[in-house]
Amino acid sequence: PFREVMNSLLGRREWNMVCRDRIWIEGNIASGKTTCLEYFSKTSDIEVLTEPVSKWRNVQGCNPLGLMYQDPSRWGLTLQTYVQLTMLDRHVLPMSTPVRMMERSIYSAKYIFAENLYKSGKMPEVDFAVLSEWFEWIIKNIAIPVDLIVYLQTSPQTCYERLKQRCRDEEKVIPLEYLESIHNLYEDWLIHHKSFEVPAPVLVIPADHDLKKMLHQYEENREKILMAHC
Ligand code: DGT
Repeated sequence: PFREVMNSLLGRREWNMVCRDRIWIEGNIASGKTTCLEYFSKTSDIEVLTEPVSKWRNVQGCNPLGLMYQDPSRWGLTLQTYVQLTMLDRHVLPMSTPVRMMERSIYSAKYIFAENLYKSGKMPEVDFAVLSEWFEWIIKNIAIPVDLIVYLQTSPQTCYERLKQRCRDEEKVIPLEYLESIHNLYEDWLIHHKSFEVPAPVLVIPADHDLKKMLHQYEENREKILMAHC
């Protein structure tokens, strides 16, 4: 309603120029980010950017995502460099609507996935150092605005069940322990504030529930999510 009132007072175009929301949807693998994005994509004036997974599975005929799962020590840096590039590309796209919702971010690529590869001994120190220098340069020199982080909080077990059901080829090798590590890194970052800078307020949505309950929760939180900045 607030947005509608301002639309009518200021005129839609002017208000849309004043008020722009950038929301990141964060969460473990198979936590339900796509469902959340699909749900909000039905709202007018929202632009939804899903993760560029198809690019990670096919860059000029190569599949860095698949290679990383098969041999993380050899291909971890390759994938993370490409993830960093494709995420940055999304972050800097000019906004065409007042609200942009994006699946994950360049931050979680680094703070969760690259960190996990390094901490589990699968990324050599030199690879991690080079990736980190790139990342630090990017966030220092390029504006990556964000108003709200929506964290879909799941148990690793739930993600594991969902992962088995969806049967993506590359992901068949993922053990429960991998999802537990990703989960712990997310919790330390977004809940306990123990590890890295959190660039925006965090809205936590419990996401172990079935689809019906999840959609209900999204509806309940609609205003909070979409009015993050205004
Ligand atoms: P959803 O809707 O919550 O089920 O999300 P998905 O499964 O569509 O997308 P997600 O986030 O699980 O990512 C797709 C695949 O890409 C998954 O196997 C995890 C992997 N992935 C995403 N970002 C990174 C990254 O920065 N590094 C690495 N190593 N893997 C990543």
